[in-house]
Amino acid sequence: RRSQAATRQAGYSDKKTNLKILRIFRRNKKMANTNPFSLEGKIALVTGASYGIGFAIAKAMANAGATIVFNDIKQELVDKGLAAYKEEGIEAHGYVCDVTNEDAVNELVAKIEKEVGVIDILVNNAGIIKRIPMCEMTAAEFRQVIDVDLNAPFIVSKAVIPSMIKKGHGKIINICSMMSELGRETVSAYAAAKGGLKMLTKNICSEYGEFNIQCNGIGPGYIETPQTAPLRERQPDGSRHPFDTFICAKTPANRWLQPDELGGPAVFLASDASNGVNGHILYVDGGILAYIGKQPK
Ligand code: NAP
Ligand code: GCO
Repeated sequence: RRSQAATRQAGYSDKKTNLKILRIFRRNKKMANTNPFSLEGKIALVTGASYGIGFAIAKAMANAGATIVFNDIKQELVDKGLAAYKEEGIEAHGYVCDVTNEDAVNELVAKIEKEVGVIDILVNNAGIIKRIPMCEMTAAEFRQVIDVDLNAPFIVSKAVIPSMIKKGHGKIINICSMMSELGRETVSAYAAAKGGLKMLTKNICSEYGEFNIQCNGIGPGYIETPQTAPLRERQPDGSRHPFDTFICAKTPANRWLQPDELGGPAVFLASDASNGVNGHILYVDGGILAYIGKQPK
């Protein structure tokens, strides 16, 4: 008798618990729909996102509910990226595509629309840099950087905008740079490209804002990724790279930023919370652009 009563009690409390869970689920689902920062139901294409900043941004967008699609130049990188996303519990869709190749990009977008769905959010992240003194740089090297860092965002944006117009909304986020505002030795091609990308961002805003497409930029400061690894390498005598010391002195927080610190700003610019923000470059630089730099002791 006692065990029957206990079973009944357990059954009753299970039912009560289930009802409670159902109520919480329904409330969260409602909140998710009214949460302006939610990316539930959205498809995000992040270019060059097997690792680095693109991967960090895609991870943050996935955690906000987005379906992640990414591309990279090589299948082995795409495979590595898929495994890395899986490790984070993210079922991403990965494709091989060189973003500088317009035909390949148009095929990619058509494939994504067929296999995953219409792209709601585009992050033009893929990029390269060549650190060569300008007068030693060949025109071909200059053109290669412009091709990836400026022509490609134009090509990929042009490929996704028509479907965004049809859908009635879209978000384009261009990964600019401190070099969209400042120059420095050896990065002439990169700075020219990133300066151009800032203006392409403002132009897409101007030309497509009426179709409820918001195009903004994120301008990362100095982020610890493979791209900046050479600037942080220890010297043969074990001392810090002079550039590492220099950048930390230029950053109020006295440190390099981490890729994950770009996730929140990217989710904001990809979400309805930023529908009133257009043509803006959001600098995530730890304050470098605001700071004259630490006085030498
Ligand atoms: P990264 O570590 O070099 O990663 C760049 C990614 O883009 C790689 O996956 C790369 O693939 C991919 N990629 C390059 N060319 C491509 C092409 N033609 N088609 C498709 N994918 C291509 O760079 P990151 O530091 O993460 O930087 C990502 C973006 O942020 C870049 O636009 C960069 O300019 C910008 N940014 C970086 C910093 C920083 O401090 N790290 C600061 C400001 C802005 P492969 O490995 O095959 O080349
Ligand atoms: C460099 C660095 C920078 C960063 C970034 C700064 O050589 O100065 O690579 O260009 O990549 O763009 O915002």
